[in-house]
Amino acid sequence: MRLFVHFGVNTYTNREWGTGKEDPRIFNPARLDARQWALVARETGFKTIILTAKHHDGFCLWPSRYTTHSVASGTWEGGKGDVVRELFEATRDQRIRMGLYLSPWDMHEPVYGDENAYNSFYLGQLRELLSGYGRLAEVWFDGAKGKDAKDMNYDFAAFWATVRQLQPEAVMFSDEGPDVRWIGNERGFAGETNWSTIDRTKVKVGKADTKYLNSGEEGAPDWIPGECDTSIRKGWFWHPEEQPKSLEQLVEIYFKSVGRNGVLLLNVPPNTEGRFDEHDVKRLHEFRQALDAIFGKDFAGGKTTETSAVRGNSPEFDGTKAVDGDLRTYWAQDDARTGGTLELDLGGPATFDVVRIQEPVALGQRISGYRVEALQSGEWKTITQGTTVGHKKLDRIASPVTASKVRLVIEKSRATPLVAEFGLHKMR
Ligand code: FUL
Repeated sequence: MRLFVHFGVNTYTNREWGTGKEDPRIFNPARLDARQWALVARETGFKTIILTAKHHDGFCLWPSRYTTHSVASGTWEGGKGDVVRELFEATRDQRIRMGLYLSPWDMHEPVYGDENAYNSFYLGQLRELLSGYGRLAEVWFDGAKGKDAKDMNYDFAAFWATVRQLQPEAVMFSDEGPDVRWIGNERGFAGETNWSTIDRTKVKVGKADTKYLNSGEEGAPDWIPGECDTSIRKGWFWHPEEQPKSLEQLVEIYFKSVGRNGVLLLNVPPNTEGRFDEHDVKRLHEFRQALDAIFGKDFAGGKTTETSAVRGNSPEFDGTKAVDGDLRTYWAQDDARTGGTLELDLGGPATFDVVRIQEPVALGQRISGYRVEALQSGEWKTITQGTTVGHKKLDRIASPVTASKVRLVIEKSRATPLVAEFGLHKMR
């Protein structure tokens, strides 16, 4: 899970999109505390924070040499402040990672619309951010552009090459990747079927087919997993009248993002003081506790397994590898088999309502059809079924199931199926 932070002049004008004409002096967080953001992120299980260094209005949260439209022209910290630097230091202290969002659309910059001039302006800002601070985990390229914005092409090839050169470990997000793709909506919901592969030539930043992005494409050539961005509140920026989503809504988002082979990028907006709102912080802790309560106990862990076959009859690949809590090991069969069964003896009746399946995706995403059955009154009954699995698939079962034998039946797979983990949990 990653945390998104939308912060800037919109926080002070109570808008979602600015105008580019804001006075930099309105940005004045009296108690800005990036350490609070980083602490909350770490305590509630987020591994990376991605900050809007510049949103569409063009106001820069760092003192860019390429424009005066930044914190350097404001009154906050006498024009000497730098939110990007503060967050870098705070994330380093909390041992989490940092990402940046630099909006290509810029309503303030006068050269916007002049392709050569604006692309080199943007590259200048990008270089400042990539080389002036520290290591980045992710760089976020937003595809949004207002209807009245001047028509111009962004030089994404140059932007991406610059990131690769200066921050080779950072993943890049946009509608088409090149590393992580948009999931196609801002609710944080991946498709029920969600392949980590797409065909990049079919996607154009800002003009993407959102349905295509939502499910990916089976067998497509580019490995570009989906990232599910959504906000803890209705808006991306902080608005005094908004409240955080309920715990139930956050859990729903988790199951439909992380639980559908996606990465969750949850936005938490700092308020005008520059701090996370206490209601949001409380909700994030409740969210963490709810996830710990569900996944802290696994009824399948270490249980006895029986499988349709084992690769080369080797203990390295037997069924126990799917219930050992280790994502690096997996149950496998010989290459000719594209289906198979993993049966679990729970050693007595257990009651559960969540099924977790995980593929070792470093070896590709393979499974395209499965069902899970429970032995009830001597009969195998289907309790859930689905298509893709990927890194993690979580299925909720409407009413809890009590059984002592459960089996995963893989019906279809692009190559011999591999199962890194199979888990059973209880949420209600
Ligand atoms: C969109 C933007 O227009 C929103 O303001 C927000 O930044 C969201 C994450 O991406 O494209």
